[in-house]
Amino acid sequence: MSLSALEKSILNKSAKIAIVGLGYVGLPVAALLAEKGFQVLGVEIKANRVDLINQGISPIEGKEPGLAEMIKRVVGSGKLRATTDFKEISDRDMVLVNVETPVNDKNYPEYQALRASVSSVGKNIKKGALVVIESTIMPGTMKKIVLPLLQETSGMQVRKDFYLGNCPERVMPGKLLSNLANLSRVVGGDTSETAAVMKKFYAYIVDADIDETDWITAELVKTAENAYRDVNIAFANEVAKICETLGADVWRVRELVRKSPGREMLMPGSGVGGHCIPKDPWLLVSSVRDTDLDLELIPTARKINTSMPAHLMALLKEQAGEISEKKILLLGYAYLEESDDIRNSPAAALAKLLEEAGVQVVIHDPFVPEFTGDIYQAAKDCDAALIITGHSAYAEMDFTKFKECLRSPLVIDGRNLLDRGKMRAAGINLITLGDRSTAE
Ligand code: SAJ
Repeated sequence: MSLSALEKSILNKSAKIAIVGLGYVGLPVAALLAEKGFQVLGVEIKANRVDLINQGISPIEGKEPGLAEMIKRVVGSGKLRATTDFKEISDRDMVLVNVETPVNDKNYPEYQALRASVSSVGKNIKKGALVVIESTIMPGTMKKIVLPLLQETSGMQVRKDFYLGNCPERVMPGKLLSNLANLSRVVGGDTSETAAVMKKFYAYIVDADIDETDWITAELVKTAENAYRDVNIAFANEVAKICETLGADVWRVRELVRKSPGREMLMPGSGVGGHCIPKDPWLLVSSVRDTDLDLELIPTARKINTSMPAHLMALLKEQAGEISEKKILLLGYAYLEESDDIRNSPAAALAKLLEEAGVQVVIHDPFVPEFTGDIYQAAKDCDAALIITGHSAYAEMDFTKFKECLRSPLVIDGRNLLDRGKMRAAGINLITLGDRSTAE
């Protein structure tokens, strides 16, 4: 199919779509496209996810407004079907790839999933198909890895036999559908014509700007925007440490700094988790790893943010003294409030540090299946509780009852979640990250 024929099939919605990877990104994209009337095939290696989706059930836990209902609707109407068989993409006009792109322990991209899925796509795509990589990738990946792999496995040539684009996603757990619809997208094409066709396609599901560009720019935008966020969180964390040292309240400082134009100071916290922010800065840094360009700020920001769980442990030790043999409750295991997503959870890092120090760690999280349960029961006989994730359930506790359950009334708040007055009224010694003024 020529690019103009593909464009026509997009405009009349006869284009058949495949989404490779039905995770936090792929599944909402598949559902949205099916909802818009496209015939969508989801290709997923996890058979249990495929089964759930084909029953119209969303495998994504946590609060995702509208997603479960949409999946039920589009599977019921036959617009969305899932499979584990890559061969089924042979009749697809467009193939979007949404697989994980983690970094390894050397903070370099680990492309096992990307290589495997791109190879399977190459082996099965039809002539004239448009392949779009939506995964977040190290700048340079499209040209150096995806293109050669696709051409090698398909035996076809880009531009002549198939088209290739990069369109990074900007979703966030808890706002998957709304972010997809309301946040602008960058479409990087192998040619400007391909980018123009991608723009027409994404216009069906994106109500915001769709900016046409090339591969390297699209790759840089995505990784730079998340490195930007990581650096700014690190700044807030470092100012929090300064405030603790000087006996100030970083939350009051932040409130007043933000009154100065263009100073949108972010929030200090117990750590930076998730599948984007801890990883994407390293994808950006890795893009120049084999050059003589030495980077300092972005890697240092990662170091500061990764230090926050240990910082919370230091605050605990300051208050509780010797902590080995103690029993400590971590409130929140998900990396983000009101979410069940535990990827790169700061609580996991802190639990490891505490256990290495001989502490008995108890974990509670209202959204993470293995850690749900009664908060007060979890607090029983604990020597302290640490707020790691800002789940609203923790702000709504009966603090008097909570205090009665604790062996000693010490709470370290890593998310500035708890009301200082209420905690004091309940007789709890509250230590808020970055605020020395709450120390008793
Ligand atoms: N965090 C802080 N302080 C802050 C903000 C966040 O410590 O001021 C922590 C959070 O607790 C969390 C981590 O950082 O552990 C990441 O939080 P996030 O709000 O950045 O949430 P993410 O990881 O879901 O970020 C995603 C990103 N979107 C994509 O990569 C597509 C990010 O670019 C968005 O800014 C963010 O969603 C959003 O706010 O939508």
